[in-house]
Amino acid sequence: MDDCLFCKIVRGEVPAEVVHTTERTVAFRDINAQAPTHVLVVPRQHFANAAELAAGDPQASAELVTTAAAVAVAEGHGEDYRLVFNTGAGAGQTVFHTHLHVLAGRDLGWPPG
Ligand code: DGP
Repeated sequence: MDDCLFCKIVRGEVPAEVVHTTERTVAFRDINAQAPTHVLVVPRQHFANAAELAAGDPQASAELVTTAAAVAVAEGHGEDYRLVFNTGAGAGQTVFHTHLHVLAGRDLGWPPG
């Protein structure tokens, strides 16, 4: 996807603070952090949302979660972190390349806003 922001980050055409990479995923810090640790884990291949990724590449879908867990451990949060997929504009999705938010490092209220 030529004009997709996260595809450009994956290709290194837009700068980002990359914290972890795997064969299928790239993890980088969110530019608008909502917690001391706020990392986005994206598949290298373009899919619009989490469901499309799960249907199109189940292995990459699973790798998003294992990458998120590795990031949480690397950032010192052990097993205390929140994973979020915003899906659809009505739910707050603004970038239509699948991304898993990893949030940690503060008390996380429930329900989320
Ligand atoms: P969402 O609202 O779920 O689609 O999340 C998109 C996130 O992407 C949002 O938290 C801010 C982040 N973001 C937007 N543009 C950039 C960027 O250019 N670089 C980085 N690192 N993050 C971005």
